[in-house]
Amino acid sequence: MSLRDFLSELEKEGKIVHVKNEVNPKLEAARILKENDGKVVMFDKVAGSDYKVVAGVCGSRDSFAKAMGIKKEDLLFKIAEVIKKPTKPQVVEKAACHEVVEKEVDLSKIPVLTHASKDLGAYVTAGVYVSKNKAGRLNMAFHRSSPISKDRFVARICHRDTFKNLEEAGGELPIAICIGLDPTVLLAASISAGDTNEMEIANSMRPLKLVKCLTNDLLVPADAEIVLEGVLTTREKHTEGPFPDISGTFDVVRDEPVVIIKKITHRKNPIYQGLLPAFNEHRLLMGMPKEPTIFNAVNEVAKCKNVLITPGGCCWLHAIVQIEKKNPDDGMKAAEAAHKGHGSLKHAIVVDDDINIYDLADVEWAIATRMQADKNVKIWRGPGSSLDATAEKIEGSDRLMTAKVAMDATIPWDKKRDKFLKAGLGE
Ligand SMILES: Cc1cc2nc3c(=O)[nH]c(=O)nc-3n(C[C@H](O)[C@H](O)[C@H](O)COP(=O)(O)O)c2cc1C
Ligand SMILES: [Mn+2]
Repeated sequence: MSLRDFLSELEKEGKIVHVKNEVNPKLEAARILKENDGKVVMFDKVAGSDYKVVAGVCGSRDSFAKAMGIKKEDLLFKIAEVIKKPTKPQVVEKAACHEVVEKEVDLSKIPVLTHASKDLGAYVTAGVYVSKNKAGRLNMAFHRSSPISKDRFVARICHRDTFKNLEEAGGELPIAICIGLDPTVLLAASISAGDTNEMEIANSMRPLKLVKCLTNDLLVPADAEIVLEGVLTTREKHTEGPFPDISGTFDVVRDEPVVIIKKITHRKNPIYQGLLPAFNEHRLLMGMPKEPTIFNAVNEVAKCKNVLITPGGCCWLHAIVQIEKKNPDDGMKAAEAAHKGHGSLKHAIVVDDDINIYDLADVEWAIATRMQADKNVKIWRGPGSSLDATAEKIEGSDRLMTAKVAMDATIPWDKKRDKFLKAGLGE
């Protein structure tokens, strides 16, 4: 499915906030996105560009559920299923993303947003990099990219698959940056799928068509709004950052590889897709794929019903785990297992299945009425995340350590159960 088709479905339901007045891509658009966090926002007119801009497409769980045709409570189970059952996308000859082939490469025509005045500059934030490893396996991943000239970006490349492919290729890697994709492709790109091509995961969520690039043999989503074909190179480096991390604080500034763009293609009347860093969309895309891994780890030790990575914990550092408690120590075992399921967690809270994990006040109620911190909380030190500003560096190593907390807020086994149940007012 194309981003456009998805947007027209949302349009029919009145779920798009349209900004009709001309908007400045520098800070003004980001300000409006912040005010409308969680909603899909379409900027009909952006200063200095012929492109429309949409953002917030993945800003709510409802968006993902709609794109997959399921209920939002079932997202975790769907993600777990598609990771296990990747299927091959169809490869087509003719594609919408090739409707317009730009004669010259000029990135300044694209309305790339500037999100904060302290940032290095404008940043492509919803650009999915496609690359190939030596064995020919395609990979999708997000890499924020700041235009530094008419035909160059500097990109943040963490030590994951794109980085490995770049090293394998001797520091010069053909890539395509795809912009303007529907929630299923974006979600697949945010999954670290090991030896699986993330496009096959996307195809299992919703059929995906691929087409060959014009200047290299990579395959890209045929319905993408914009495709930037080029080469990622370590032969040129540039300062990358400041730019905010998912935590909402600034990431450190580093020297990072440069991307040289060789060809720009796009659909007719292209829509540029933005994403406000450190807000709902960024957090959900990062965090949601961790819910199934926590679910599976908890299921090894107890009956797990559901998992939520919470926005207040940056969708990365906190998880709420819902279990059907069958043994006295299920709650604590589940809390400890949650940390195994997602190594970056700091705080795991386990609740019973009468608690609504999507209602954080209900979760806090369970902590208040069912938990004794001296008995039901365990704290230890373990490997930390670079996204946790309080994590401490181990001397002489790149590794970080942080405090890990496991909280069992389930009904105590040895007490009368009735005492802890909701009074059922009005029922
Ligand atoms: C919105 C968003 C932005 C991201 N930005 C970056 C980034 O700038 N650099 C990076 O290396 N990873 C970034 N990531 C993380 C990777 O895209 C993600 O870990 C991906 O699954 C890596 O795929 P891989 O394991 O195939 O390399 C971002 C993820 C999301 C959801
Ligand atoms: Mn990968």
